[in-house]
Amino acid sequence: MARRSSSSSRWRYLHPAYYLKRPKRLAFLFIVFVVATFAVWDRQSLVREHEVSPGFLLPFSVLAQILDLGLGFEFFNFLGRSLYVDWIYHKQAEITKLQEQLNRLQDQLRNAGASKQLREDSTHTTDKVAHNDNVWESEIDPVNNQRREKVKEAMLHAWNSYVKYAWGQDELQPQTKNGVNSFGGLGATLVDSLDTLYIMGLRDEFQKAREWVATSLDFNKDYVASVFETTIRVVGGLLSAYDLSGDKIFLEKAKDIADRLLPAWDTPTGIPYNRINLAHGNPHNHGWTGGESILADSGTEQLEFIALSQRTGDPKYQQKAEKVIRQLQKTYPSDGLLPIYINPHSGAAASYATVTFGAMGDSFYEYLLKVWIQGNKTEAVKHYREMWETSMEGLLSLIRKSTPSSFSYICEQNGGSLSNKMDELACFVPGMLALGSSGYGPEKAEKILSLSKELVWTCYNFYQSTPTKLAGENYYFRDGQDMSVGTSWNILRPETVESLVYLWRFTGNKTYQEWGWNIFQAFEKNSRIDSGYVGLKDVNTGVKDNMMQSFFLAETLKYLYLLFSPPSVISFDEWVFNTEAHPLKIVPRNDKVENEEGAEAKPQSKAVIRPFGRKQGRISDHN
Ligand code: DMJ
Repeated sequence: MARRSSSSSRWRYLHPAYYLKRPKRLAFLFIVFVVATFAVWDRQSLVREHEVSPGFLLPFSVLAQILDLGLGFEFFNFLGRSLYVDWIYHKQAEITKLQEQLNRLQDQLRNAGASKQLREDSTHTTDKVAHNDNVWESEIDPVNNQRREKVKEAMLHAWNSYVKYAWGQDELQPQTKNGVNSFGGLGATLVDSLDTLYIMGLRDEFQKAREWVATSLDFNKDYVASVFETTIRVVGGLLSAYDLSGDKIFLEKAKDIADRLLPAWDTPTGIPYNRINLAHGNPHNHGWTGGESILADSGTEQLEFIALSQRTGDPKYQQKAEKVIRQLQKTYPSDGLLPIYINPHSGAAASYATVTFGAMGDSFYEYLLKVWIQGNKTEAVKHYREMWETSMEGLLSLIRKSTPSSFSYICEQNGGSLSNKMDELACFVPGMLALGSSGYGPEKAEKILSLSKELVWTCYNFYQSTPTKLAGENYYFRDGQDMSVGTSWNILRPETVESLVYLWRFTGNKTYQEWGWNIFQAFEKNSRIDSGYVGLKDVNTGVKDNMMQSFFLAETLKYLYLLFSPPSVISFDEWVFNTEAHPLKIVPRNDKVENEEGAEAKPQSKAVIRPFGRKQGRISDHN
């Protein structure tokens, strides 16, 4: 009996008579029905205001109070929020997707417009290609245009400060307003800046620098130089200036300095010594490496030396540089991860040494991919791509996620164990992955690109997580603490903005431009002083150092400028950037120079390429 009466009392709520006798409950049901209907039907106005309108809910709340239902405004606010929060989430995802599609279409439009203009304009000059062929683009995207002008103004400020206080010397010390010759007096900042000035259309400044190169750049210095630094800054900077302007003086100078570096490769294995006296030769290694050669220092000359052979017709540079990779290939580990020390006599890697995508390892991996691109992805350079892909499998094994926020990061490996440390220098990796992703099949490409996006998010947070919004030199990842700054200086490094350029160009997602803009503003706020730009001794306190690194002008500002320029400006299809951000023109590879060990290479014919800056030359002539 009792059971039947309980079950029938449950069904009584469905009987209309129940509500007719209880008007308050009827009114409550009615209110709930109206609110739900209104919330679903009127979503457009809700999302516009991004909040449930209190005016909309108030009458219902008051009515509920009058009817003594014990339901206040908070109840209706909660009801409304629950209904549309999920909806807004989905709408935002749709908006992001549409935005990405729009960006892609805009890029296609830009590219189509740019190449149409190149075809039609029979009198175009390099300046137009590098700088001004996108006037219409500036019109459709005034924000980018404004930002690009700000970056250009920053370059002018850095350059003018260098001109005023350190002309012809390697680097400017802005606080004390003097120059220092940290690279032996090769005008490192000047040479590093040539292509940035050119690309930004700073013609007078470029001409003045060109005159100094022609009349005052003298490599006959009794100075022990770093083969790596001299190659990436000086050889790379001069070759890039040659490719852009077509001015032979740059090629002559590049050949002069490369000839002085060349004896460094005269070792039993062909793996170079990392130091050499520019006037007297005598190549050797640093004492602190125990006589070993450093991986990045030995495997980051290939792009420049291949380019030099292509432009001079003399195969010797390319032969020396390519032999290094063939030598390493002989004993390449199955995970593609090489320790940072290699013995130049035996070719053996020092198993005790660190494996890292940061300092002393980084650009070795970068060049494996880029030489493959420079070599037109042909059979002759297939082994570069194979070695790079092997190394990327190794890289995957070094990826970990932080807690609690799941930042992906790249560990270092010491002996058998992983260390949860990542250098800001390793922030070139996202860009490299994006650049290399298209060489894979679709599924793998997607995976690699997605890792690239995760890593660049981490790198951006290296910046965002400090009080100055500038990244420290390296980071540690400890359980439950995400990232924390290790070495706390910032020396105006470019790697994160470099990766942002690649990510933006390959995804069309303008978020990467926003991130770059934030980083630029942090440099403006913390690093700019009246006499140039300085690094920070500590990104937590903002205390400044006294050095304007030459790569700030060569790389950081150039990449920022390109981030706000259309992708047709120094397009990745036609140019490959060396590790100091000097773009080298991709030209057909002369495979006669490809020299298996011991084989005598035939010399290339002279004048293999015509740089595209010559008046009569057009980009399409060289494709
Ligand atoms: C530059 O000289 C090059 O990018 C190099 O590959 C790494 N270090 C600096 C910039 O941080």
